[in-house]
Amino acid sequence: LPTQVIDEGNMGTLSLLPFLSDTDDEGNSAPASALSLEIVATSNSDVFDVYLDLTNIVFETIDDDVNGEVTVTIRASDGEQFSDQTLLAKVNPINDAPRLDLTGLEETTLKLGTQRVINLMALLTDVDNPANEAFITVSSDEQGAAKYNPIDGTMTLNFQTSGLHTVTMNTIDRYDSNTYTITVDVFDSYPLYVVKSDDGSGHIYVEMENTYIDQIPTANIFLTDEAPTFTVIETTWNICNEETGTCDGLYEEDLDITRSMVGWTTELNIPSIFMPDQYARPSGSTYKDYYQLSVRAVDTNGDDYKTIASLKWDILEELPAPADMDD
Ligand SMILES: [Ca+2]
Ligand SMILES: [Ca+2]
Ligand SMILES: [Ca+2]
Repeated sequence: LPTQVIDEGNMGTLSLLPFLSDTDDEGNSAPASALSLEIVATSNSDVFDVYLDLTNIVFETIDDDVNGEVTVTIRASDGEQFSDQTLLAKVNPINDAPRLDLTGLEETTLKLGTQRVINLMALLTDVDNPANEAFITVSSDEQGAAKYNPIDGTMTLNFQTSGLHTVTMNTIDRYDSNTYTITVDVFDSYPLYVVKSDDGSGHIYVEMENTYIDQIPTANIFLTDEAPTFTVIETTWNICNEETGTCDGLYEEDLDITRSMVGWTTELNIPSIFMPDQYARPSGSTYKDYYQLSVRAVDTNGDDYKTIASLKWDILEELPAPADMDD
């Protein structure tokens, strides 16, 4: 039986029929198809799955990377007598390009302008060459944001533009290469959540008073238990009107950080954008005014926080007459 050579990661089939012959007691040839076949021994089971399929013998490599060989003993029997033959099957080794295990890194976040070092060499394997013979190249959609150091096998990421970025890595041996990509979400600030009540959903909550027409509102601002320790909190207030569609007042205030435990109170008598040294609403809010707050903060680690959407208070109601007021 001829030695079988099967490509790594593949299967091979040999028809045994041409190699079978039988003679009856008188020496006349008998039909080989009447013989029964059986695998009586295999030298090892860690390279191929070997089985008979009618008069074919099938060799399937047990995985995509295994190399080696097996010797199989096949018995042909006519019911009275048998003969055994051995068959050798070998894997034809095929090179695999080096592989990177990027589990947990496929989608990652990184703060703008900060550095992240990833040891790629520690994540690299090559099933058929020493891993240290492999080499790696890296690139990113932002020029120069991903750099590979072949001396220590590390990749350094540092982006100067926020948003989603792609980093491409090629792992190369003498014969082949694999390409991998990861997505890096580069952010400039953490989201800062400012809410209207202390319901556990925000970093900051604001209780607003005097929100009737003709009143000047007062904002009471508090940090929640969820808030990081801020070193800077900058508030920006706008007053706008839904009817006119214009925002005509702007007030920016850096909160006194020493009051973080007790909170802050700000009367929203907001300077006019259009008339210098005047207030936007000298005699209080008008119908369909709205007050808008956005906040920027920095914590003790130097991380930036920013409100994603500004919080809004609408002025729609007249001050209730004393008789209508609840006690
Ligand atoms: Ca392979
Ligand atoms: Ca291989
Ligand atoms: Ca290889």
